Amino acid sequence: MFCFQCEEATKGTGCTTKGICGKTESIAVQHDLLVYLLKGLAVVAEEAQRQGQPDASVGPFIAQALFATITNANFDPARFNSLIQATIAKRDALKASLGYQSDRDEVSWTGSPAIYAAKGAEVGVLSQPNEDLRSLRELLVYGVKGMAAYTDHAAILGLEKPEIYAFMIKALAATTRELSIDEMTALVMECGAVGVTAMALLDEANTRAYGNPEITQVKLGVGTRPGILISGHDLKDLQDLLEQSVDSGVDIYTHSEMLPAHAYPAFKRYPHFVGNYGNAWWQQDKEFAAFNGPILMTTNCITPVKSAYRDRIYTTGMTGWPGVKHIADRPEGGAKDFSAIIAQAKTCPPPIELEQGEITTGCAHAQVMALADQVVDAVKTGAIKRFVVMGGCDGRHKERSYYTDVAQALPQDAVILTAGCAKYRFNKLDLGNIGGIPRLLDAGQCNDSYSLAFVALKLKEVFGLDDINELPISYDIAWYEQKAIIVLLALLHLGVKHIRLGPTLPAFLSPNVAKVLIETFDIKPIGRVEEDVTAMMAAA
Ligand code: FS2
Ligand code: SF4
Repeated sequence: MFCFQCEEATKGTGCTTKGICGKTESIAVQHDLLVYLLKGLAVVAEEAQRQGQPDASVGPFIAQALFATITNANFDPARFNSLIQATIAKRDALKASLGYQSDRDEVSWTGSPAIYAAKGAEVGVLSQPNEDLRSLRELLVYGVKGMAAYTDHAAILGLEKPEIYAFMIKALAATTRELSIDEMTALVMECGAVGVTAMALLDEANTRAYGNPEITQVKLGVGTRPGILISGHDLKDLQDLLEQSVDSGVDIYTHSEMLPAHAYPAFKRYPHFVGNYGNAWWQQDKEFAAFNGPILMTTNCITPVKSAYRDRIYTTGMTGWPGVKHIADRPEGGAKDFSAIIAQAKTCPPPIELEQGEITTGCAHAQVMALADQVVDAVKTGAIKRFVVMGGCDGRHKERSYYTDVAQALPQDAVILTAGCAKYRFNKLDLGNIGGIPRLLDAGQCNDSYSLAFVALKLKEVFGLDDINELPISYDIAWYEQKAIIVLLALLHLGVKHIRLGPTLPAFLSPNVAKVLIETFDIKPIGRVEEDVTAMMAAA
């Protein structure tokens, strides 16, 4: 196996025997084969578009299948066998309907599950010998994976845009061709542009379904009733679970990226939606053991399941773990059936309390715009000297204490804007406020990173600036998985420069590709805390 798609790639170069994430060689090669065959499906889908017979089911299928290959989403071999078989069947049915033939291997290869591993081992990342083309292809594929996740979330809530699917097909098909470095670079930049569209669509889907997030205090302690812990990013799953557990005697707690759900008006009407439990994804083994009740993983990040809670963890959607109970998709127009989880919760003791107190969330774009006059005044008077965007992902590496240290070292006239699970490095600190404006504004999940771009663009408009980089905003982004890659590409498309990216630069950037990003966009690795804080406050 060889995988270098996330920030925790072994030794900063790639996982070759087993993933730090828990991905085994056999799952890794299934992922590789699935992605390879999705590229073949994309080639056929492009041909269908050329012939004026597009198949509208291909885009959503590709989005879901790619979502399953994101870091920490799905480790279930049976699920990948099904996805590989479904990809081949879809591709061949489309070929037959078009009368299309091709000698290309990804367009014609077929075989039984018994040979998937051997084939997957042939077609992985390292099958492209040119390291710069490999780097650009993988950067594009990982950006598209992140886009796929956002697109699937929006589709679940009933919003889709054909141009997003069309780009995903175009990008995957392009990776099967011998394009020049310049052509591949142009596609990577286009990926950022379409990424903005996908992020805006998800924002529209979330707020149309559940209202605009409002600044909200979320309890960290626990009650005396049994609980269900819901993790991941899928708000529709939360909606179904809350609705089905009304008056059940069970409380619902959020975990990790589900925390910002407390800020949506639609979820505030459930009195049994009581608080947030625990921290970012990588601490789940100890926290899930202490929770005592059932846990529902709606998306990534799931880590290797421990025996302490194996009999009370459930997956759903595109997430999975071998041997763990999986809740089936909702029927058309219906709801998922969470009755088994609710029934099990009733037999469980209440959670063990990990901490007490409250944290604040719900500072997405509408809430920040509601404070716009105050914010603009504070900038004009100098009360707010700088905004520092510290969004993205959390992870295991101890070097990520950098983000806690930066949050503490920033001067009192700096405001932190965050989204994603990176916030758990500093969202329980008492950072205070500036004239009533909290010094930490949490826009929500990584899925809500659009809010950060929206606020920046609005401020640019309000201050009448020509260049987004003239704003008093610095970017100190923490990344881990592929959704952070599409957010990064989206920011680059919007013209944002001088981004600090850490805790390490991606292993999949070859020296030449990294050089282009550094020279064009002044992307830089994180450095020492005091130096970075001083530089950011000086707009460097
Ligand atoms: Fe955090 Fe994990 Fe949100 Fe990422 S919970 S690193 O996949 O999606 O951010
Ligand atoms: Fe390694 Fe990350 Fe790939 Fe997992 S997803 S195998 S940790 S590079």
